Amino acid sequence: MADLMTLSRYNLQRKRDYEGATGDFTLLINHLALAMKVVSREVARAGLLDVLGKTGAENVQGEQVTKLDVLSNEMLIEVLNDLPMVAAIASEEDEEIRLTRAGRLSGRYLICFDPLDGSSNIDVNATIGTIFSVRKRHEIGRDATEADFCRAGSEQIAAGYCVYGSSTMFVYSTGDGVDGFTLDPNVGEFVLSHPDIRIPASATCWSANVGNARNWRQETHAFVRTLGSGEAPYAKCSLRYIGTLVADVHRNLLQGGVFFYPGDTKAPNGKLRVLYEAHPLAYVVEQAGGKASDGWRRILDVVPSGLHARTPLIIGNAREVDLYASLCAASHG
Ligand code: FBP
Repeated sequence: MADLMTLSRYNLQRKRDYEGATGDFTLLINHLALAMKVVSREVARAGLLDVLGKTGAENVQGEQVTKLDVLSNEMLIEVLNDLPMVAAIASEEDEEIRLTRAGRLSGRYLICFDPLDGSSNIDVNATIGTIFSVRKRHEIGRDATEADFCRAGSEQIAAGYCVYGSSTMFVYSTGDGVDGFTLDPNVGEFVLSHPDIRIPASATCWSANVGNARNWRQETHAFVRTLGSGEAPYAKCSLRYIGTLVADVHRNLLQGGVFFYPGDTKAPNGKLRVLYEAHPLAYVVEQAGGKASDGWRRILDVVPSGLHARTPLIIGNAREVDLYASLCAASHG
């Protein structure tokens, strides 16, 4: 039994470390994990259920909505709606924030999530995921507003993700290191499998959609030339791109690497969303010893201009993120 360190046991143990802890946060994380277990179950059976393909509707991002996007969005909202410590929710799939049923006025926490990341990979059985972040409200006793969410990433008090791949893994941080838990389907529990994740010193791979190269600016071309040069320290640095942000970042976190979706001549702000993708993953990667930038600023210092603001994202090993930033500075002076 001793080796069965489940996520809930782990949180209870950690709760003891925090003086004055009420248990609210532990309950919140356990419920987020519950929602992701259910999403994992549906993803694993997707081919057998009528959940593949698109709904025909378009979301606030201007993207075709998939049936699994809707299902996972509803699952997370359903679970969070009844938690008295959660005041409001912001989802990548929803135009506006949602005030919760149970914690609308008294709730201290604000939750952002990308219910299903990697929608282009859903129907082809490639790894997809869910990304989340937790913030504390500065003021309770009133309805939360969009402005409560549009704040710097450094204000997050926890963030993480779940990858639905060959196994389902829940990886998160509360600002004191990063831990990974693998879902044991026999027990139905996330079990600690990757304690204290640290990004390895060297980048063994780089991840980008090279199909966008025609729109890339000179700093990105210079970056790719360096990573692909075969010269030390990139003698063995390969291109690896799953096309699911959370899966590419997860691989790089475990094996060392850098992911980038830069701004380019066609999309100066890139593609990825600040609140649901960049902020939470930057929080986790920094806690694991890596870095995240938009080429100029630390992603955690970025204050989004709106709920669905996008940002260029360079994330992974610190040396490579710094290299990209220096190339930006050099080419734009
Ligand atoms: P969503 O699937 O949540 O919309 O996320 C965007 C995303 O799919 C990322 O997961 C991924 O890194 C990127 O877009 C892939 O974009 P592209 O198809 O342009 O390479």
